[in-house]
Amino acid sequence: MEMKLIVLVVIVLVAIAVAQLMRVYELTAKIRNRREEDIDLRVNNLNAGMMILFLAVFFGTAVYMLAKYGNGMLPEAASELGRDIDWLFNINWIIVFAVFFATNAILFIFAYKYAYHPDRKAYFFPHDNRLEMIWTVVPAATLAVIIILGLMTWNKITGKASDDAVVVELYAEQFSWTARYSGEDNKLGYSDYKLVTTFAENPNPLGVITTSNIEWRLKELDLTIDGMYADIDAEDKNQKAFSKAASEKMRSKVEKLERIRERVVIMKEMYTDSTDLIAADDYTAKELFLIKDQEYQFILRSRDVIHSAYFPHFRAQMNCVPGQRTKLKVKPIYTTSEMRERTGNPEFNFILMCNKICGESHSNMKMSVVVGTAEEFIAWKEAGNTNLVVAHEVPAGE
Ligand SMILES: [Cu+2]
Repeated sequence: MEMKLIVLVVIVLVAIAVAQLMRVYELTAKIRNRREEDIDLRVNNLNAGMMILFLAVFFGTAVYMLAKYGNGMLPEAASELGRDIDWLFNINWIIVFAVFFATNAILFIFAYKYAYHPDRKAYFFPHDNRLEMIWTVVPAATLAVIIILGLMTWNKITGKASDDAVVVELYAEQFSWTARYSGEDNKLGYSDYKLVTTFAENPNPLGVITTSNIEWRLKELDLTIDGMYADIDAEDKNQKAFSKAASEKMRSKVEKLERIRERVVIMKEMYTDSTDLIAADDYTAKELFLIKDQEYQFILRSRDVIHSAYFPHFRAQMNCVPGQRTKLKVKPIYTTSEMRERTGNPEFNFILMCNKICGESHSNMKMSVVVGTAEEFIAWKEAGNTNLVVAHEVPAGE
């Protein structure tokens, strides 16, 4: 703190000293009867030379930074569309660097070349339609090319997945990911937020719809609602005391649960055993295993706030929005071990991250991703990394 104050005082004092020196310079010029803007030709030429020196240092450091840190970006793209995105980026870099070097070279070389000289008179050149045309059309055409190429890639990214794409759900919540594989039928069992529960006897964190999950949810809702009515009743009879806020909260919550219950009762009539069949082969995992050269259609959902599924090495990202299903296509082209060889990093691992600040543990919201062969995928499944979604008996007596 003290150090900061001293530095600040020094800066202010230096600024005052510079201002005073300039004042002295102005006064001496006045005494010697010279106009302020009369500058020595020698000083002028020195300044012109410094323009060239600056240009050399400027370009030199830019090239040095590029050589030194240019490879500090993500490693080579590991998915089919990732390659397209990198190609787009490279085109843009080429254009940006070409314009950067050309315009800056012209700026500083002209400043040097056309520095003041007493024998030279400036050429009066107020306007030229042809020039205006060139510097309007060329950037417009370049931008059009960039946008058209970008749109073509964007259409590919957001377009329909191929018919043999494997459907996997990525379920986001504060602060973790769950993958749900769609199983043999390649169809995800239906889901509904009203069935989301961590009820100990039949947890259903993804809200998967099955007839038994509906029964369990009704049982849980009945228990909770009955318990709350018992408390409200006890309060009314002065057997129990709650703070005013707690009492109001309890009463509004019980109303909300009643409304949810009504809708779950309707669901019970809507869904039959055929719904169960779709969900029966779904299984979840806390690690994402993908097969090389297999296209995946990810269905993204969120339980609470907006998250964003981001696979940096696949160059793929899409938001997970509560109440909506968003989609993302990925086709990995290298296995984890191939990627380890390519990057020369034996510790390399693919990763899924949340790329939308979603709360205090946002930075921990990651899931490890493994890419392997079809045989390795079967071995991974058999090693107990997955859980069937529907594994609980329907409550007895109902
Ligand atoms: Cu998040």
